[in-house]
Amino acid sequence: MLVGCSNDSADADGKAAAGSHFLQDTGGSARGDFGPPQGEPIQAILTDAPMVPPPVNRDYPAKVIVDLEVVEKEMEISEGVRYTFWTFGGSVPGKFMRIRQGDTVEFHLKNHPDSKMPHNIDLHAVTGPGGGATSSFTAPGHESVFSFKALNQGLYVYHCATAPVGMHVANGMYGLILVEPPEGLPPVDREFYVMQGDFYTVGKYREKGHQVFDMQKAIEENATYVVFNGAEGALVGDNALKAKVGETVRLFVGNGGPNLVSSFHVIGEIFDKVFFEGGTHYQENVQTTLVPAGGSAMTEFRLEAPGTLILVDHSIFRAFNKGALGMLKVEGDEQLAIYSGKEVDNVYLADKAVEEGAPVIAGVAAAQQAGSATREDQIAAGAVLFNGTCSVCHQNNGKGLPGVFPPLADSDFLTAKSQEKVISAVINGISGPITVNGEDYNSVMPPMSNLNDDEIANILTYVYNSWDNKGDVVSPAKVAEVRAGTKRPAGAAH
Ligand code: HEC
Ligand SMILES: [Cu+2]
Repeated sequence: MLVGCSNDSADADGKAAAGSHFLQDTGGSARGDFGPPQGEPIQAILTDAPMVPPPVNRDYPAKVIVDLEVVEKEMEISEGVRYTFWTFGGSVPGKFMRIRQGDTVEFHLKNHPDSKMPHNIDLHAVTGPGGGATSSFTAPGHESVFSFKALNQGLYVYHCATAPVGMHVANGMYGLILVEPPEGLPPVDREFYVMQGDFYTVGKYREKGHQVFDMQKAIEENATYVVFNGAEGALVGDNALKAKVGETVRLFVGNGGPNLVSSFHVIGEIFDKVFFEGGTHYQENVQTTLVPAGGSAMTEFRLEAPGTLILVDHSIFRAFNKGALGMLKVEGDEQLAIYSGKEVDNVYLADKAVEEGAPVIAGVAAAQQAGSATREDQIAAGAVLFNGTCSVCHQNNGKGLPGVFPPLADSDFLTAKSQEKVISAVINGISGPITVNGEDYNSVMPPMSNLNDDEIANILTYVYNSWDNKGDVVSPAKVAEVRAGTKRPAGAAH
């Protein structure tokens, strides 16, 4: 294959000068056209995250029909927090599509009649204007059809590109399409679909009820939530990814953005291979891989030891304070030569360690919504939350650590101060010299404003009713009052 002329012989349009009209082999798309589709048209299998369609397993280019419907619907973004998502196929991220390089895709984009907005689709796997967006503008109750040939292999993001584009993406309109190389990908035991996204709500992180999109926060890139698979907790507890010791795993990782770049990391695992940016080449032995907004990566690893691996965006406040935390639970026999074992579950999980107590908390939360929670209910939920949140410092028995963390057990601070002061201490933290039961402390307790009103009310009710304290009940309404009345430093509000 001949190579094209050097740049200085190109004219103003970038076309090579006359006589050099032969194509340069640039790899990629130049090798991806395997001719017209063969055989019967094939209906694409589409899956919701974290599921991935089966391998294509075909040795010829086909016509593949994709039917995708846009649905605008309200779902939970965090426990008790509702958000109106705009979706490709009914969930966030959108349906995963899997085709073979050289396939011709006949794309049917439908927009549900109940939608309020028009939508379209820009697939990064498309060679052509707008990645399909220019041919797929679809009003509610309508359908658009366009075709494209998948010339390049790779893992590609698709998203809505209807104005205001940022808002459509911020509402969850993105997903992944995998274009397999002609020979397919090497087989692995498990494949999962994980896609990060950032969300912007007028209400604070974990503020309950229906929350609306905040355009200003989106423009400022000040995310309220950063999550995997469309919701905080989408990959936690019962929803965790599952695999076994000895198995090989491939994660198809995407980042819809709209704004934030992900520092994707799995705590407790090293990626044997990362096909960075979703391309053809891989790097080996990687700890953290950067996934651009509107980009992807494929990571592969073998599971050598049992335990819970934790998926995070290692921009770490996002993991612990905005929701970017998932789990891969690995079952199997201890492998003591690789890791000495004995997991202490709450090392990294803090409030996620309350997993076992989750049913208790959920039951009490329901009672609190119905206004029927008793003191005993609050104490029960508070105990679980305390052990996941406060006990790291104040210890499970409330006794603290001498000279470092003051006791909550039989604490004269709790006796002397009003409920408002104590609630405010939890929401805003405490620093500077204080004396508790005759001992001086001069340290810092971080603000716990990520706890919601119910949680703080329950924790404090538990504290007041334990270890010889005075037995008060703290109501969520009281916590809300203190929260609303607290002046906080500029920028700390959300
Ligand atoms: C990271 C460690 C840490 C965590 C977690 C923590 N605290 Fe504290 N807490 C402290 C420190 C340190 C002080 C003393 C601050 C000072 O010296 O000014 C304190 C003081 C207090 C006090 C006032 C003094 C006393 O002993 O009565 C209360 C009440 C309290 N914490 C409650 C809580 C509750 C409830 C939680 C969980 C929601 C919690 N703390 C979580 C470190 C922590
Ligand atoms: Cu849209």
